[in-house]
Amino acid sequence: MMVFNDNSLGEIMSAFAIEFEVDPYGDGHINDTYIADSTPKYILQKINTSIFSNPQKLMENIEAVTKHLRGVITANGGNPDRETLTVIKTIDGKLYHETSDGSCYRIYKFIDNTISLNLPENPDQFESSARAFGKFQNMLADFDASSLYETIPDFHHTPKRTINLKKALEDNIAGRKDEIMDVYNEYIRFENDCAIITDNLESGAIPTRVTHNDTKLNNVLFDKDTKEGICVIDLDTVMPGSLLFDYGDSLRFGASTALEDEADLEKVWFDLEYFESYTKGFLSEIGDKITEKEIELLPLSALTLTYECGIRFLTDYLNGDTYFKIHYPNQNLVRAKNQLKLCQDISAKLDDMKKIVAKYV
Ligand code: ADP
Ligand code: GN1
Ligand code: MG
Repeated sequence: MMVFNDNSLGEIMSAFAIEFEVDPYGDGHINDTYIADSTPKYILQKINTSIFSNPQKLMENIEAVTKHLRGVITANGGNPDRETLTVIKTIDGKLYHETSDGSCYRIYKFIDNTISLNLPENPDQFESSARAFGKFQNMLADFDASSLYETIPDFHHTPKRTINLKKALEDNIAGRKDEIMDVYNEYIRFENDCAIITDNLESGAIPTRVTHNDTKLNNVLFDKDTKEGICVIDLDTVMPGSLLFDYGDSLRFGASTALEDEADLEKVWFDLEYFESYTKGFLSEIGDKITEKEIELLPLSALTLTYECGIRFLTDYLNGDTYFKIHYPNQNLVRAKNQLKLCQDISAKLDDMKKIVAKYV
């Protein structure tokens, strides 16, 4: 995490006319997140502009999406200040502030009395996160997908992710190719199966919807008292996509028995009890909006999103760790091996997963 330089901090505080002290916060892999300690508290984020190259359009997406969500939450008698993000504008009415060194900062209301988790503590809690993501999907069902700027084009285009991996292998920028060939070869066995969802989306066999696209457990906040998943955060990748992306990515992260960077692969398994809880919660919210073809592809989505994320970690390792934040030198390789183990286990359990899905549709 970059250490803050005092000049920028002063500049940011003047731009937003808020005084605070900052401390690094959370476990995100992309932006630099800080808790802005004041009364009330805020979240201050330095937007990763090497990934999100158009912060203005990114923030316009978030402003439009949260405005829509506030409307639905209010109409349903909920509390929009707790159930969605609130963007704080600068005193000039801007959605973020660009400091003189070219860094871009945004501020959200801090959603207090909540917890963020990297592994679910029990199946019920995971089911609650599924309801939160399912509800999020529902609330955006009538949001015009074509009005959204694509913050990361082809974000879940799995075959293009495979092409990127092959290119990284060929370029071998960091000289790590020889070390990863076994992992690469094991991944490539899943290449064809993991192209099926993209093919179906492109052919129109499954519908394009407005989706979150980054539904890992730490992107939902749980109320400390009720323990319910109350707020879906990290809206940078809300874009047109498939509900299978949201469902599959949550399972990748939360139905694993271990953290995403657990190095002891004996601890890494795909837990069918958690799979069942998530499926139950997600489908209870989505209801009959889901199509036959989407239902058929639910189990495969867990494999596909795990493969895709795993090969992204491997690609980043080959490219010299330029995308995901790392905390030690071979962390991306550890993550890639971890996700591969999970792919292998999911692949062996696809038939059992189908039977579980059938119980809830
Ligand atoms: P990244 O894109 O880097 O993953 P996130 O937007 O997910 O960044 O934020 C990182 C972490 O900060 C989250 O996982 C969550 O724990 C915390 N967080 C983010 N926004 C808020 C908020 N408005 N209120 C409380 N906690 C938040
Ligand atoms: C990143 O931003 P964060 O940490 O919630 C990444 C996701 C990956 C995830 C893996 C914009 O999510 O796509 O699945 O790491 N987000 C982006 O942990 O690339
Ligand atoms: Mg996040």
